[in-house]
Amino acid sequence: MLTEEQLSSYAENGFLVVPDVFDADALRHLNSVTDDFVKGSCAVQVSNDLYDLAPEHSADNPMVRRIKDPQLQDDVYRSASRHEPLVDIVEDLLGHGVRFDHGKLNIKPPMGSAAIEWHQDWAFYPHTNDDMLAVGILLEDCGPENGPLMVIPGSHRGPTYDHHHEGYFAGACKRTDMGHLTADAVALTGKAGSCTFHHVRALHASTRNSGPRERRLLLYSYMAVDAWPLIPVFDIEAFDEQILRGVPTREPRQVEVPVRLPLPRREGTDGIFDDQAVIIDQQMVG
Ligand SMILES: O=C(O)CCC(=O)C(=O)O
Repeated sequence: MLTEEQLSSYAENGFLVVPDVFDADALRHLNSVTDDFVKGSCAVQVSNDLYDLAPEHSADNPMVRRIKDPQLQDDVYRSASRHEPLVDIVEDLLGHGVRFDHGKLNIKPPMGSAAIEWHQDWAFYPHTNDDMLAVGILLEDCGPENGPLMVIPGSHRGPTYDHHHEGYFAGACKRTDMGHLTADAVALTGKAGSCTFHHVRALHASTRNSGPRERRLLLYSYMAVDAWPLIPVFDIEAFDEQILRGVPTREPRQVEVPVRLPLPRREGTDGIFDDQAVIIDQQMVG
């Protein structure tokens, strides 16, 4: 359970880091399965339903940027998404039940690229209310040199920024809109087993990994049971099955929140790396 201080810090800043949510045994399993997936990528040349591969990926030098939907790929990842102490914290922070939404395992190869530009998750998937957050499980120790998640405190209470470029959704804010804001960014570093929590509207980014080992961040998104997507992709049974705390509802809770729909999408883009690739020439995050 979270303390009053942790709850008010999250409400004020839009992020939180909680140490020791996963123990050494759980981390060993998660890392060992991840090692196997990274090895498996050597047999794959181009990104597919499982892997998002960096342009420089090869069989000799695997460069996996993301394992997609890890909770569907192996039970170890699925269990992590339902780990009771983790869901307890999420329940405390959301306050209206817990629905699991989606997952991804972002890997930053050592000395590799894979910086992520400033964005708000809310720009990708606006809902009827914003009681939504993403959890980052640190599978390895993550220091400032490893390209940690960086968040701008209080930005979850501000505007929804324009994430479009040349008329299409590009998944990143504009350099001109960010201005001085980035000076306030806080890096969410921690020991392996710690979890980061960031509000769906919090502005965040991460730099490249300039350290000697991979940065592995297992990201899971959760939302209040009564937050309904504004761009519906509906399989109602599957939607209800994702509820971890609380009961299904057909009454979305609607709150006045700033929304900008992530439309139109560019043909053939697949995930944040593709979305953001078009703005690479005005990159803010190194
Ligand atoms: O992997 C990271 O550092 C950030 C990931 C992120 O913000 C995202 O995938 O939406």
